[in-house]
Amino acid sequence: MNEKNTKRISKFLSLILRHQPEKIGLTLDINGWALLDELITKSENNGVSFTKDELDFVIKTNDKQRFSFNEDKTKIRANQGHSLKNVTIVTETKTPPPFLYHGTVAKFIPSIKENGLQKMSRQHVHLSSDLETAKKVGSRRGKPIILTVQSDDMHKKGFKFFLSENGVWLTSFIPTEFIKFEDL
Ligand code: HQG
Repeated sequence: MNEKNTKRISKFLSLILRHQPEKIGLTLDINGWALLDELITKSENNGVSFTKDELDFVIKTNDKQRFSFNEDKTKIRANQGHSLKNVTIVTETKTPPPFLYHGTVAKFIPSIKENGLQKMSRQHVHLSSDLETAKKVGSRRGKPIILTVQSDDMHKKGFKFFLSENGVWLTSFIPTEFIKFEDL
């Protein structure tokens, strides 16, 4: 399969498994799982065709490991990034490193200063443990600005952190006092 096709399927899976399964008449269970055979059939009925092997390839080579299969490979789900309200990807709470990073752009800074980092349309605020990833995330919207979050202080005050299967740190809300704005 060529790169263009892989990307097309990956984008389609993001849409269906994170945001709009109803678009193809698919139902996810409470933990975000879709039945593989049902996904393949319903995608095909809606003009997006791929075989099990092709899906396997897309999942394995996905740059951010966005999706997982269950053990016997009968089900598939997105690891994080959902906007669906009735889906919870259960991951254990974890002690975060002292600092975590969030990449954003200048136009959001005044609002973030005032309101803190909010999950917006997703289920969590997304953070990374390395600067490079945060830079990439911010670059999706323009010139990236990296915010440093005092995750250790937050954790000590009782805020919960989760680590998704593909290494994204997640939390519900970051109050402004835990964000370093010095140079902004
Ligand atoms: C901003 C992609 C104004 C926030 C990426 C961000 C990531 C505020 C945007 C993953 C705000 C939300 C997540 C406030 C936050 N006022 N703006 N109070 N609080 N924001 O896409 O973190 O390719 O929902 O800074 O690579 O950009 O989908 O979150 O700019 O890993 O796998 O509101 O999505 O991964 O945007 O990206 P998003 P994000 P995938």
